[in-house]
Amino acid sequence: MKKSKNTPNLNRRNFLAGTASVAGLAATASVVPITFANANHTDGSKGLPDFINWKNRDALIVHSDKGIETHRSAIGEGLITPNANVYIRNNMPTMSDAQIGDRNNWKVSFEGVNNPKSFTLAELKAMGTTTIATVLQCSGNGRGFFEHGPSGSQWQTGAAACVFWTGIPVKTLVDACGGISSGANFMTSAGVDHEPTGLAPKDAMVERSVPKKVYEDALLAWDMNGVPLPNSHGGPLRMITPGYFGINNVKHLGKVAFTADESQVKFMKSSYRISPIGKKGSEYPTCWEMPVKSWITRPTDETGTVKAGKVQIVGVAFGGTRKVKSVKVSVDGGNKWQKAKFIGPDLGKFAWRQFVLETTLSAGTYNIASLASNGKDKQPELRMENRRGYAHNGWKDHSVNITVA
Ligand SMILES: Nc1nc2c(c(=O)[nH]1)N[C@H]1C(S)=C(S)[C@@H](COP(=O)(O)O)O[C@H]1N2
Ligand SMILES: [Mo]
Repeated sequence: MKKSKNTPNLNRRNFLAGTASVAGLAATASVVPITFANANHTDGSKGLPDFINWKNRDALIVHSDKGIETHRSAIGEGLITPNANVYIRNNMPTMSDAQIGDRNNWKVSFEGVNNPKSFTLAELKAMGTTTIATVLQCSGNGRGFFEHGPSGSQWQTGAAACVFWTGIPVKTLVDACGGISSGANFMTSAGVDHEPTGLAPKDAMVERSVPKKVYEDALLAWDMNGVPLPNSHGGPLRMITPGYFGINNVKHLGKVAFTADESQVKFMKSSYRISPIGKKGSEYPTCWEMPVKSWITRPTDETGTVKAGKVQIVGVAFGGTRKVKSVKVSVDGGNKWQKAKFIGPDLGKFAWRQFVLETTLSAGTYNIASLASNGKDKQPELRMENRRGYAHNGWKDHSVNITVA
């Protein structure tokens, strides 16, 4: 069911689209040009960009220097995605150590509260710490399955990860600031990664508004899976909006404001709008809540022929803003469905869960699909067609074709 099986990193149209906007950025003097390390990867494709040369190249598909996804099979058998395998999506270049400076002196300001304040990272760390697991997923995850060729990275399943974040609840900070000002409807978070580019904030600032209520679950995170948040994932501090698409999880966080209106920057107003093909505009819904979704991680068409006999079919499933309730698996393209069991620990409603169906397969070819429900909604069969290929949770496109011999 894949449109571009095993070839996304060779997709020339996408490669050019990716580099074109970086070239645009490079025109401004202060941007450090991005270089690629180990350019001759074993499969002939691009190596890792230098700013993430610590990542596990074999686990990743490099679409561009701004879009790197995890192979379907590299999600692995652990529930948590190892940092070295976690996808990267940059609208703005990752900030360098020099641009960040002393991490403990990093500042985040709180506005739209009764007593506006600014906190350093050192102060935040002294105010309280908690850890939550969430699914971080790009709005465009699954874009590679759309037939109309939406622009952007041709993600398959791997612009997603399940991560432990450690930091301070936004609620604690709201309390420390005397509560939210009256008239606020949104929590608006702003990154500062546009500053070194010198581009106009309106066009380049990653500022995102989410409904105010999100603050009750949100976290300002400084650790990712137990280590200081890497620069590439928004270090030293990022916003975590559980259940909401990746773009709302603002990296290099400089400001949190409770606002009456949505931000007017490009990344809020015009980008990330879910509009019909051929249409665009700020009147269309933005990428906020993630819908329920699942996909198979083993066996996959990346791992070759499967031996006939007893086979485990394994995958991940998450419910978006609600807890995932159940998963069904089909080995015949969705004609018959069998209930899968959840395996491993339950890390809370914003994490994904692993599921397994143990079955017997004789020689032949199979189309394997998974269908998750969160008790309120279940995955649709087909994708919701939209211009930029956002929010794909249709089960059919996410199925895998395997050969059993
Ligand atoms: N400041 C800032 N925040 C950002 C971005 C960015 O470019 N700059 N990219 C967003 C997008 S589109 C996604 S999907 C996630 C990706 O997070 P990751 O690179 O840590 O996987 O961060 C979001 N937050
Ligand atoms: Mo994204």
